[in-house]
Amino acid sequence: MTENNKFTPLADLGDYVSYSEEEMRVRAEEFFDEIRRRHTVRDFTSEPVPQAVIEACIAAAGRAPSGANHQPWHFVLVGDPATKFEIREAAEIEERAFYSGRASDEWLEALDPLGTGPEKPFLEVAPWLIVVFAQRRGGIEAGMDKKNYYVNESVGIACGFLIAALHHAGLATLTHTPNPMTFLNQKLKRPDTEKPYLILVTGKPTSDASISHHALKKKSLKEILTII
Ligand code: IYR
Repeated sequence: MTENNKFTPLADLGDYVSYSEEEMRVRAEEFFDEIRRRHTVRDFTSEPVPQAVIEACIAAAGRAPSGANHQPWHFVLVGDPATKFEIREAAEIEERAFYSGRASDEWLEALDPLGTGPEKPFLEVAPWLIVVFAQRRGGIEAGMDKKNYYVNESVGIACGFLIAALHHAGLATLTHTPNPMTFLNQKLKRPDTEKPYLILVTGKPTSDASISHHALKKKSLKEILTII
């Protein structure tokens, strides 16, 4: 332990691993090669996936940085078929309204190349749904009731970790956001201070799972990067 100038005890960064330049380059490129194979999938098999695998991935998500380290997230892991069915039913009610009038023409036009629609069979078929909640209030310890900061950013980063971890474990994911999705608070008994953030559907893709060409179009590094 060392001390900073306000005498707050600091822990040593004992688990840092330093790599040579060559190792860094290789690791960065290997990670890119792995993550470039990540695709959003809508066709899942019902093949069971061990709960321990998903738990390890959620543990990784829980190591994301967050505002004031309040970790303003809660994950509800749903494998129970009856609950998955109920979520599908409730989501499809909202999605039908969305696709048949609630969404603007511009929004529907943007979705057209993805080929999405109000039917959400994957909510029932995939072995696991990870429902992510964002906590407006909380604190560094469970059960606290302090204001949380940068909640959307923090939960978004945690979801990024989660998607990368699931992909690394060999699972496909779908980031699904029924609109609105407040029904999830009631169905999953989460308090009003938590906002449903997304449903992450995960499992194995079917052997004929496909993705649209639109989804495969990724901006080049040149397009997304400015170096000064
Ligand atoms: N929530 C709807 C619509 C939808 C919206 C966006 I933005 C997408 O990238 C994909 C779908 C649905 O899940 O179908």
